[in-house]
Amino acid sequence: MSKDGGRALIVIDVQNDFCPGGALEVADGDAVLPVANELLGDADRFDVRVLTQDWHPVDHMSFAVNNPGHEPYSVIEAPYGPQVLWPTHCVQGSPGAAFHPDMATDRADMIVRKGFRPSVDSYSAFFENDQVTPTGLDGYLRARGVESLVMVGLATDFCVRWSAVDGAKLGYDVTVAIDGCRAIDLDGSLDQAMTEMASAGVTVTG
Ligand code: VGL
Ligand code: ZN
Repeated sequence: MSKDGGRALIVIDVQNDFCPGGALEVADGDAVLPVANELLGDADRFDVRVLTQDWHPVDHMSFAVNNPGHEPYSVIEAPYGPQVLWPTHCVQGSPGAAFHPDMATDRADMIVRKGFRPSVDSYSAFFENDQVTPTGLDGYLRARGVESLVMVGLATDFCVRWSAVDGAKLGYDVTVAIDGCRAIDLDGSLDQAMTEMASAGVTVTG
């Protein structure tokens, strides 16, 4: 395996709470599993395999319940900009925060947890929503010689979108395999995500 030009698979937030029956279920969310598992099992295609895990404390600011007077899916102005308020989801250590039991997690080299600071949300695998606090994933990928990324997971229009756009901004060659993603689609957020990813230079494939 060459150190230069390494390829990484990034599987975003395939957790129980984002799958059918979960606290923030994404329609058909578990349909990403066959795609994610096939890619995780493809030993020739990737040098590095990373999973991300949304991992919030109970007092997290993105939970509507922690913002009295605000309903889930409403938007507040956080110090770093607009923030959607979500149903309580992916609470650290809860069954909802666990990876879907059918995901081939054993194949992963690295698990990146995000959203663990109470006062800032983190959609992207690279930076929290303030756009400056790093998760450490960029350093890990660089240290391992990675230059290109393939992303799948949940949800297309939030965590996949922000991860893909940040990855492209950081200089990686980013491909989103859209068959392996499903969206929340809140007020046009899916269309917006597709536009943003395209303008950031992200390749979207079937
Ligand atoms: C996500 C909303 C809140 C995601 C995470 O994984 O796309 N969306 N937390
Ligand atoms: Zn979250």
